[in-house]
Amino acid sequence: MEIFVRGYQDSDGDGIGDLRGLIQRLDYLQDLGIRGIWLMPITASADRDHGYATTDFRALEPQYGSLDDFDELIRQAHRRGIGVIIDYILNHSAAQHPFFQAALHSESSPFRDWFVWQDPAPVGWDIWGKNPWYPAQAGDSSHYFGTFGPHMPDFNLRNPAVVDYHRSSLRFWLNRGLDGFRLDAVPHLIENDAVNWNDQAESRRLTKDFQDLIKRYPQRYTVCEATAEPKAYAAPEVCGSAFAFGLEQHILKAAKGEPAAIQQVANYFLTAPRSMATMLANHDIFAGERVWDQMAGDEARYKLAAATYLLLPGTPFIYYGEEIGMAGVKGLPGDEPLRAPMSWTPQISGFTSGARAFRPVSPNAVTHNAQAQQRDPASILNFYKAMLKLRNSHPAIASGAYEHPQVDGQTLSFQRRLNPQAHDLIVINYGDSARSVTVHQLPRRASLLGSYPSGQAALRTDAAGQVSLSVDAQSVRVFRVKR
Ligand SMILES: [Ca+2]
Ligand SMILES: [Ca+2]
Repeated sequence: MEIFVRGYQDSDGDGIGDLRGLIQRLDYLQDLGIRGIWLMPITASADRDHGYATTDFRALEPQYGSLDDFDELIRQAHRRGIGVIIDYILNHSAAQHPFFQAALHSESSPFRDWFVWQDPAPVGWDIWGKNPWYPAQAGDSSHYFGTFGPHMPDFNLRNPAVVDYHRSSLRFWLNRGLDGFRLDAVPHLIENDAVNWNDQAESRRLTKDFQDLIKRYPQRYTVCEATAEPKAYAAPEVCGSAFAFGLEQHILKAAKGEPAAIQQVANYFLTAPRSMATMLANHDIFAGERVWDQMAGDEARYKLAAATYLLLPGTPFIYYGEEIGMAGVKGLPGDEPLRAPMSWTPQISGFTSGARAFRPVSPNAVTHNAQAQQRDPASILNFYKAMLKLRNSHPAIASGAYEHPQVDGQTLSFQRRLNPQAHDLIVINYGDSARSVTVHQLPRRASLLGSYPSGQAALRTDAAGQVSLSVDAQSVRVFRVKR
């Protein structure tokens, strides 16, 4: 689960989520079936919100707690079988970072060459509609480079001292028992010129070097944000895993019954590595609104979207609150609608004992909160729990191959197989009427034992390895295949 610590659970009444609060919610995560959490930046930041404008790569955001709290979080998470990774921002610091301030105010500073300067600024640059070169002071001819804006100056990652600094910082957290990192914006590490700035070979090589460092520790994990070429970055030669940007839109459209999108979903893992990190949405608005808003509150289709990515290959990342159908907050700028306090209870009291939180609660907190959904067997939360239980108890669904996708109108079936003993068939009907399908390419005369929903009669494949079955409108069926 991807967690925004600021928005998860406040433990001391100041209205801001913190690590002690997160520790209090580990039982909830364990009960849901979560095996790993990704924390958006928890290091000290200038923005005091999302945390991507880092001011100290080896210190915690004071509002989130102390290093003792961090160590306790790791201990308590591991005790529950939950791994912890954190965001790490290699490409830039905050403009307020002491290293950049030193570089900005003195050309002879040892930190000057830690950032990227040109005097005068080069011409012809355009990154997402902006010139990324900013004057050191108003009117100066000396300019620094910032892919994401003047508040986040890019590091000079051709400087070995900068790379060494990041390597030491990564080790700092790994040595405390952290399980790995989500590496931010890695296609932007190194730029060559105004045309060749995105996803350069140098950036891929450097990403691989950082992956190697992290994986020299046992049982560690890396996942990269690489929007341009996710499949390439998921390869072991680059990051080892990367978010499957683009797939989420196919899944959400498939859940709405769009045949072309169902075919795109069916095809995706025929070429994508199984190490892809899948999702329906995240903390960035460029990846879409909260699922509740994208599905316009249609809970049946919401569940179909969830089932699709939780039963496909990949490492699924649930964005906190997604599992309870949390809506975005209306009327806030940028990404803020996506980053509200978690709706634990109908009122804000579930999040903080204080009078108010750092941001308004989700508009559907009264109906869609964790407390109410735990009691309702038909809730979105209990559906996520059932899907995660399948993942956690069926090794083929968790890590098996992806085989024989078959699209019949608005119905998708596929098989997941780890070995002859661990083999599952999944059938999803995205349409709004029941449908009978014949599934091909199964083992001959095999038994199909119903895993989801419970209480299904067993089926048997014929001498050609086929079986006919019916699937209710907007529903999911999962079977264990036994020879
Ligand atoms: Ca707090
Ligand atoms: Ca860069």
